[in-house]
Amino acid sequence: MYVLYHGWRSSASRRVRLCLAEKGLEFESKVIDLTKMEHHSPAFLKLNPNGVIPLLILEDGRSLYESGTICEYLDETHPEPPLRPADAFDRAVMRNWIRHIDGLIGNLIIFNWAHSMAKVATQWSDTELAEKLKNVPSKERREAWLRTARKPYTEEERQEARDKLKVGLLDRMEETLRQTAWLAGEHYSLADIGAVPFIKRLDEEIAPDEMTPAKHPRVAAWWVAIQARPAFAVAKIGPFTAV
Ligand SMILES: N[C@@H](CCC(=O)N[C@@H](CS)C(=O)NCC(=O)O)C(=O)O
Repeated sequence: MYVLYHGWRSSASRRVRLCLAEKGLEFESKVIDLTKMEHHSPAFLKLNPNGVIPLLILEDGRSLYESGTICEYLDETHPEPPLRPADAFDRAVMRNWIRHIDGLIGNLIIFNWAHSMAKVATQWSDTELAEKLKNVPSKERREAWLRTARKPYTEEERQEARDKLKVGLLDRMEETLRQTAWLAGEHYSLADIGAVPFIKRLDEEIAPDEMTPAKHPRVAAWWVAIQARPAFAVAKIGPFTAV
């Protein structure tokens, strides 16, 4: 059986859980507590030098990181139901969507880390914080932890991030869905799965007013269709603030 190192609220983990659920694949769940920096332990960094979740351990013991890559691997090894378009051009479009959405993650972090991560990180002493930051592999994430612990994002920064998510994701999705049923053509694909964790957060906290049929009708209908899929319940993409 697969072993998934993940977090229930982690966006990238949610993608992989959705993909596993669509495929009807079970996994052993190993929850990583980000506030305990379990993902920066030497043992974890050996498996994923980027020090982030999710991480999937395959049945033969090899491991994979990067949610987009993991999902493609799962679709290749478990082709039914297909989650990548049959057409090469549409598959390229799918990958561009995933890459584009990955590039927006910094804007999501501003909102996501203000909850339980901030609650814990603000309590660390300067010495504890310095020790923890030493193990964070990327400069961007070191900065994100520092901001979460000591210098909460301002309302102006939050608004800027909200605007980027609106223009970069909602407006772009609306335009695409005007032309095709799903993000990468006429079938539900990994591009749609990639967007789900972001849309969930926009809908529940970041910009619910933008998720209405009046503002983004096609995205709103897409979101209704996504939530009606049985895999959505199986993947446990619950309310972010209530876990
Ligand atoms: N590109 C990576 C991003 C993974 C990622 O950013 N994971 C977050 C949770 S959604 C994480 O581990 N954050 C903890 C940290 O950066 O310290 C992927 O898609 O797997």
